[in-house]
Amino acid sequence: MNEGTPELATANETPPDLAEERAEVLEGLLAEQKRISPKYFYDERGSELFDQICALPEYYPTRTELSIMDAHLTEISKLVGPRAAVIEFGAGSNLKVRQLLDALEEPAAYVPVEISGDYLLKQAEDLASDYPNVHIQPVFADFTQPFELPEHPVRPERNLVFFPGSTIGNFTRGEARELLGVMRAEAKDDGALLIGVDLKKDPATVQAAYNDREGVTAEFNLNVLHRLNRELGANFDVDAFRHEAVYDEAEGRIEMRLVSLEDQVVKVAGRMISFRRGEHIITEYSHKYSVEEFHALARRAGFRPERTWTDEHGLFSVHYMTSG
Ligand code: AVI
Repeated sequence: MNEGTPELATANETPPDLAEERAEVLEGLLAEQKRISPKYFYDERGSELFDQICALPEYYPTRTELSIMDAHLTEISKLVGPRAAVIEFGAGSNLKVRQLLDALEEPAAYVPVEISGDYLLKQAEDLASDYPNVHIQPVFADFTQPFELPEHPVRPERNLVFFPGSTIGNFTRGEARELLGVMRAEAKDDGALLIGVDLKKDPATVQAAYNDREGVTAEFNLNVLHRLNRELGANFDVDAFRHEAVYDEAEGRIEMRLVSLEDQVVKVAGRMISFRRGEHIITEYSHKYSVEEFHALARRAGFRPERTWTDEHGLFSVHYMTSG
């Protein structure tokens, strides 16, 4: 069914340009509490480092989610039914979607939605050769905003939105509620959602997952400064910052920071930004939920929780919800 290279859908085709990136980064760095969006982590090096994080002994989410999925694939496949279109928000690891496509009954289509075109195309090409009967059609779009879904040669019986990895945790609770609303709209009335969500647990386990002994997470966090140096002509002295990740129990979230080791002034896109020693930039939140909290959030977006699976240690959860 796939003939050669998958083509990008025409919906929302404009890539975010450098001017937008410059404006967004400057706005964050000029704010009272300095911040850089976690989306800037994922340049080529950042994506490599993230893959390494996923394999770290302290970083439990990836392997726990894979094992939960693995244990319940037969049930998931029965719940979803035949000829579904899988719409993945973000083009994550192919491993997870392969696991799902292998289990589903005659999946009709796979639509990864991601803002960055190159990575998306590469992933789609790899999958297209292995799944000749699945219509693989990437969409190049910002998935936090409604986007148009492509048509498929075989009419899918339902849409299954797939959002693994607890990426939902990187959004504030308000943003997560809005994003679930976009998912509900893309799932349509007879659709479903399969989503991985990291659970609240003892703070030491969470803290360790973001402060690994090898220092990979630290390198991942600091790498964003190298990216700004390269793309926005900034002059961050990367050695003059250190990684910090703290678990805020009241908020139920990890806060990743870059802490300035000295008083310093940095030039970013032509603006001078001053840092006091000890001042930090927030680079990421990673929210953790209880099962009940997540159900309540999803219900407000119009989903009905049908099944929730967790591992035996209560580290991670996978939810299947319908949009009826
Ligand atoms: C992508 N996201 C779900 C990861 C997380 O755990 O919040 C990103 C990450 N940041 C540090 N380690 C991993």
